Amino acid sequence: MTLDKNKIADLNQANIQAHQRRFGLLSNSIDNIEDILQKLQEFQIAIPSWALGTGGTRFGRFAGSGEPRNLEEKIEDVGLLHALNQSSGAISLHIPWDIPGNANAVKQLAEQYGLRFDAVNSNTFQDQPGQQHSYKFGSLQHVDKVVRKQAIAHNIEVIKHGIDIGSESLTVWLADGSSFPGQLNFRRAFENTLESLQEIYSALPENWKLFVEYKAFEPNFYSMSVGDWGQSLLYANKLGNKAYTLVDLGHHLPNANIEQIVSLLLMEGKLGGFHFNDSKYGDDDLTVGCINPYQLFLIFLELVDGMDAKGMKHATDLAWMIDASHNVKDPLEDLLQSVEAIMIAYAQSLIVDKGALDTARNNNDVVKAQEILQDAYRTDVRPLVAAARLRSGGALDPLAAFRSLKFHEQLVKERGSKTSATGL
Ligand SMILES: [Mn+2]
Repeated sequence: MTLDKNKIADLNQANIQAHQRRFGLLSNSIDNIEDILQKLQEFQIAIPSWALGTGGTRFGRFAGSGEPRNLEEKIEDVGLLHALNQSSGAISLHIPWDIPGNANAVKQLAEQYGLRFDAVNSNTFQDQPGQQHSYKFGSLQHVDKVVRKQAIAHNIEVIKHGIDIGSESLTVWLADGSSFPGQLNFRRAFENTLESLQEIYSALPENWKLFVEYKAFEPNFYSMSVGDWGQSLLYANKLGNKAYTLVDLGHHLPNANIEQIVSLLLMEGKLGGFHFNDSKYGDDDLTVGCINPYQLFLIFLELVDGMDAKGMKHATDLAWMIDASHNVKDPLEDLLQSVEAIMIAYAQSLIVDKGALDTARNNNDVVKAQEILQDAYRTDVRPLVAAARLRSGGALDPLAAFRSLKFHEQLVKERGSKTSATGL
């Protein structure tokens, strides 16, 4: 599908006056607006290749229409998102669902859309056709060394694919764990997992990072071998300075204080990656910001504060990715909503009066501290986000543009109404 940039420009022109009125009002109340606009323009969130198709639950999957049928079409879809919002300039591949056939061609295609490849993701949570040893009882933790070796070899193969497309990090999420008391020796499971991760770590190129993603439960329901940030940090510390913890918002027990986790991991220099989604109960993988946008804002506040304290670049020193599943919405519309929610929370965190907050804290003025936070949170920063997007050549309102330019209808026409993307 070819995207006519003029059509986006025409839409923007039709709405520019209303936008400028709203932006004018907002910009009067923000001091460092140029700095904020630049940060918003730089900030990019990777789209995972598995999020472009309709997801499902263990009860079933209701495929949509016009879904991408191969990696090239997935890249095309992320290119479309990026053209609209100018904030989705990266794609994260899952191996083996999206093995690049011709790495150079795939890399070139991505470059045409202004996309780079973010972390590559391995998969030992399911058996692949023809696979010799099963991961039914775990992969990197498995009691049998031959199974562990197979899982290690898979991860090293994923690194090789990553090198070919210019990726610089590997995310390892393990389904490993146990579903019943007595099933595993926790200590031995940890030691086996660590030993396996060490072998993978030693295969990393010099400039690469390894992200150890944790999850509290599911698919195992008694113990997970990387179950929380403490365990992930243990692995990362033992592995070395190229290993980091990865926080996925949906991978905590209910009511966990994720903002505090993020703060301490950054303090330790061990936060490497971040997966966005939202949830009400567990790993619900819902649209970012649809349930608890205030928590997202509080997390961003700690991300920004922790990165600033270390002199880190917001846009590039952490790997930012959406990790959500779209069961009832059009995946592309859902992703546009998610990116917008992230940009809004980021913008809100940037307008917090950090000096006043510090003073309030030092004076134990709890009321004032809350007022400062909520003043930023209750500011409608959407014109600010839109202004940054406009400067980068995107659409003032990406979702409205997606609908009025009938992108979904065009994709269905091209790909058919019964397509199904590889993935969840
Ligand atoms: Mn994740």
